[in-house]
Amino acid sequence: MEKFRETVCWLPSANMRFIRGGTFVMGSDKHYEEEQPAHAETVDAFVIDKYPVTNEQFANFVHETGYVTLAERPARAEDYPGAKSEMLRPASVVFQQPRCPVDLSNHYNWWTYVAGADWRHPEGPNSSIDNRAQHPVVHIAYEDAEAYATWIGKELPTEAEWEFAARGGLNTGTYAWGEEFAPDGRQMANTWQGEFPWQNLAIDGYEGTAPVGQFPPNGFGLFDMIGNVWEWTSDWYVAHRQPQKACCGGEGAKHGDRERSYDPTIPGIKIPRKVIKGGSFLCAPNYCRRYRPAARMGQPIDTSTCHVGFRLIIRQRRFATEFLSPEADVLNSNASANLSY
Ligand SMILES: [Ca+2]
Repeated sequence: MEKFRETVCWLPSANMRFIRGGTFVMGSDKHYEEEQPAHAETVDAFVIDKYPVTNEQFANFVHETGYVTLAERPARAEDYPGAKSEMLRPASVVFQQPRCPVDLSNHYNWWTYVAGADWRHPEGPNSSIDNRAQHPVVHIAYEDAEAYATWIGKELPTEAEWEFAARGGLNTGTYAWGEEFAPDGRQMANTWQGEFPWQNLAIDGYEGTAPVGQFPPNGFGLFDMIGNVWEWTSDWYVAHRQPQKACCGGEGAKHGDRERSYDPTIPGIKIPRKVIKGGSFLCAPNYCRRYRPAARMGQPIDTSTCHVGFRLIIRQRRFATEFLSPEADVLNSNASANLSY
């Protein structure tokens, strides 16, 4: 263990950061109900991407593999009994800003299923990612994130790993940077200023996604953990609960229950949900104050949108197996080669 830690701490990797792991307070009793109860959680050491995966990185993956994302494929009718044929066309969910205040209880007032929307066309078929190479990739369904992770040799973080990393060492802080949302008026993340969803003041400089790394890093040197885009985690979306034993943190921690992750408000549709974290450029004080490490949402695994992306980790057990060697020189050259992407 110590050898791993000492070694990874000085790895010449520009794009990943070593997280030592530890015990922290996960969740919150002060905000939304789904974040309760605040409870102790333990994670082991891991290495995590400094930024969300970008369009450029995802384009490399697609170029190398020919991978086609879920949003680019027609849905299978047998998977969606009763769905209208137009709903089976390749499509994804896009935010469309209304021109005036709308009923906030109906999210269809701003979410639209758009045929031809995908990671290359974030707002629909007439849009593109030209000049957005360094923006986080979006319109990524869970299986797309997993496919990229498998290709590049990393993994999605658990919710606990993600939240520990997002806190940046501030064990119980409300925000990833402290207790004040905008210290001295400074915007610390790409969120929504103004009255959602019709008034986007963009005081932070961005109406939509921003290139990664435009806002201050957290205490662990990680960028965009909060705001910009939501990020997939590997946990099923179930209620927080106390860990049964302190020994069971890290990779072996709770992964939840696929069946219990179904949305109870739509009992006829059984699409399991994974936890997404961090909030996005659409999170606003008047609607969704989820620009905090403890915040969480359940995202159906088959649903891609214009504000959900991902970042990846390498866990210490796998890292120790595949990268560590008794010979330090071999170790460092291998690690350098494999962590520089
Ligand atoms: Ca913004």
